[in-house]
Amino acid sequence: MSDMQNPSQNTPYTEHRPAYHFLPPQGWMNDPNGLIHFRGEYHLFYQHNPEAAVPRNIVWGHAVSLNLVNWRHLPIALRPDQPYDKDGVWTGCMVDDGGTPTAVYTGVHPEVQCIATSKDMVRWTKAQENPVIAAPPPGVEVTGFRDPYVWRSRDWWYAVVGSGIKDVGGTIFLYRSRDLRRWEYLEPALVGKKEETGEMWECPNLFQLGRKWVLWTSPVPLGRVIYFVGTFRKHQFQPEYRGEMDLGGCFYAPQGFRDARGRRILFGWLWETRSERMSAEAGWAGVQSLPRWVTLGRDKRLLFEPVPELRRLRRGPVSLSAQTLRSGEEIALRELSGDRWELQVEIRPQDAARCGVRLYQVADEGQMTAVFFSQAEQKLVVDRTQSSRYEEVTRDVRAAPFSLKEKEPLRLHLFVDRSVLEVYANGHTCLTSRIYPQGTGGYQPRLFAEGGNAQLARIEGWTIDAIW
Ligand code: DQQ
Repeated sequence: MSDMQNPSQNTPYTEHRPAYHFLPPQGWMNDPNGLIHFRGEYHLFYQHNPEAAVPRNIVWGHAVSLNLVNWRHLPIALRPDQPYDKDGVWTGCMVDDGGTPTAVYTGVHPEVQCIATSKDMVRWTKAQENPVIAAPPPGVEVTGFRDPYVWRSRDWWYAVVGSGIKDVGGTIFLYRSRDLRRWEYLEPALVGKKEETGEMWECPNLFQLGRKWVLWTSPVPLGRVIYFVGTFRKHQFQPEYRGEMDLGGCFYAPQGFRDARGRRILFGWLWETRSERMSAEAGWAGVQSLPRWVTLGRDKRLLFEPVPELRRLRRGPVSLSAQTLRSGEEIALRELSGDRWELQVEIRPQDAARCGVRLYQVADEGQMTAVFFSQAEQKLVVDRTQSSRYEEVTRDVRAAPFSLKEKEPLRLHLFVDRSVLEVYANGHTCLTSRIYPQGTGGYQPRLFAEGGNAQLARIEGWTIDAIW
C-alpha cells in the first residue's frame, strides 16, 4: 500500500492504528454512509474530516472494494459547499435510482434532507431541488431531524428520518416520494418512550429481513445501538422484540445494505476511547467495524457474523487439542502472539464461575484485557480495567446479558487488530472495544477458567494479514 493511501503509519501511536479494519488515510471518521453494492463494487462513504482528528467541517469520504476486505480510497465525494449544507454534509444513505446512484443525506444547519447524484460514483452533483425535505413535520417540537434512510417498494420511494418528539421520545418520521425530489410526509412509524429508548433516534435503518422487519437506531443520549424486530404494516412499525447490537462501549451509528447476493451487511463506527490529545497526536480517529452479516434467529434475535470473505486474510492456523481448563490455571496459545489475529474458541463452562480468554501485552504482562463468560452472573464481559498503563484511555468493564442453553457451549470469536477488539459470542452477542496498551508487539492470548473447571472443546487461531 502506498504512503498516499495510508500516510498515518508514521505518526505517534502507530501501534494502535488498525491494519485490517477500514479507516481513512488520516483525520477524523465517524458514521458509515451511502453503503451500496453497485455494478459489482462495494462503496463505503463515511463521515470524515480529512484535516484533523476532530469532528468538524464534515465531508463524505469514499472508498471502494471488490471483496469487502481490500479497499481503495477515492476522492472526497460530498463537501459542505451549499447554503443548505454549509455546516456539514451529515449522515445519509445511497439508492440506485434506475441506474443513477443517488445519495440522500442531511445538510446542516438547520437539519434538512438533500440529494446528490453521480454518473461515475466519483463526481457528484447536488440537486437543484435541495433541500428536498426542508423542515420537520409541522406542529411537532423535535429534538433533531436527520440521517434519512431510503428504500423502494413498488412505485414508491420511502424514507425514514431520525428524530424525536420533545418530552416524549425518539421517533422516525415516515415519508414517501415518486422521484426522490418531492416528498410527502406520512406519519411517525414508531415513537419510543424517552425514559427507555432515549430522546432522539440517530441513524435509523428500517428494512425487511426474512418474514420480519427490523428497525435499528442509535439513540441520544444512550450512546449505543438498539434494534427492534417486528412488523411494518400501514406505515406503522410494531415491535415484537428489542435487542442490543453491541455493548462493548464504542460501536455506534451502524448502516446496513443488501448486497447482490441478498445478504444484509452492516458497518458500524468504532469510536476512540483514548483522549483527544492522543488522537490529535496520532492524526487520526475512528475506525469502521468489520463488515457484519446480519440474519434473523428463530427467537427473533438478530444474529451477527463477520463476512466469510475476511477468511482470505488468515494465515495459519494454529490450534490446541481438547483439554480441561483447570480452575486458576491458564493455557497459552504461544504461536498466536502479535497485534493482528483471530481466534475461535469453544468452551464448555461446566462448573467454572468464569471462563474465557485473557490478552496479555507481549512485553508487559501488567497490561491485560479479559474476555469471559461469567456463569455466576450470566454475563459476557470485556474487562479493560488493566488493559493499559496510559492514564488517558478508558479502562472499564463492559458486559452483556448472556446465557447458554443446556449443553450449548460458549462459542467465542475474537478479532484483534491493534487497538480494536471485536468479540462475537454464540452468533447473537457482540462486544467491541478499543484497547491501547503501551508498547509494541501486540497481545498473547491465554485461556482461563476460575471458580471451577471448564472443558476446552475446540480452539483455532490465525494471524491476519494487513490490508493497508
Ligand atoms: N453523526 C452524524 C449525524 C448523526 C451522528 C454527524 C451519529 O448525522 O446523527 O456526523 O453519529
